[in-house]
Amino acid sequence: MRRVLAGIALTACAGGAALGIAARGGHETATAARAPVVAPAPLARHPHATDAYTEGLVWLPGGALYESTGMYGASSLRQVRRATGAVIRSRALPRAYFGEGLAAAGSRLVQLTWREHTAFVWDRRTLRRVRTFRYAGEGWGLATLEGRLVMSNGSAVLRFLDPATFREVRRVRVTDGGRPVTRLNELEAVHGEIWANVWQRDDIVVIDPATGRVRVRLDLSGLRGRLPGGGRPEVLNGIAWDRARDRVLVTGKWWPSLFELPARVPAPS
Ligand SMILES: [Ca+2]
Repeated sequence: MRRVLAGIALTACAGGAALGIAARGGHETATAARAPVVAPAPLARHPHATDAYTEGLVWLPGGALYESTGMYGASSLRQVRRATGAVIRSRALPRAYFGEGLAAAGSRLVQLTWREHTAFVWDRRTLRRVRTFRYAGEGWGLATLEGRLVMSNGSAVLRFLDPATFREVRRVRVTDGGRPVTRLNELEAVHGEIWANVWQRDDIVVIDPATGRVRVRLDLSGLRGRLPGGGRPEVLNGIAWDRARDRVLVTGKWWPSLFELPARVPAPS
């Protein structure tokens, strides 16, 4: 059936003009090439606390790095010094909550939890908890894009939420080569695109938020070889954009290092 639709679409595309639903679906199939893969070299490396099971990472103007860590009994919100990895301030979550994605919304930080259907809202200056939200489903990654929160839940779907009410405004299914990209985890909005860790892969996909299509895939498996020995580094996770320096900061769960990457990643021609 898929081949038939693709065949129809090729004809329809050549003919242009009004396409039926099937043809439009086929058009996507026929033209959906897999995103190119690039492996950007890191520009800098900094220490990172190895007790941080990193689930969310945010950089705010003025030089503040915030991190959400997971695991029951070890989840926290922390403010971290980039150059040294030192924790400046930290707030522990109650033991029954597993910290997940983190995003800035005005003067607040919003932190998801994995299966507890609860978002904690923090004052970013004092790290005082100011309110909580409830939401349906699992919470994985969170980012801020053009006044909306963007949320992942381990599927290929990204939901766009009103940051004041947490109500869903729209959603998009993320695809690469016409196929859904599942296990989208930690998120960051960079130059109007969404960068997403893919859980259990050393990949970040760069997504067009309007269409959900992956423009380019970053293979960051080379970062593992640059980690100092020891510890028990788990999967790559954690993306933050330092807009002023135009660098993207990435790390991993229990990783001893935080890396800086170029924030502009052109696809190979
Ligand atoms: Ca992030």
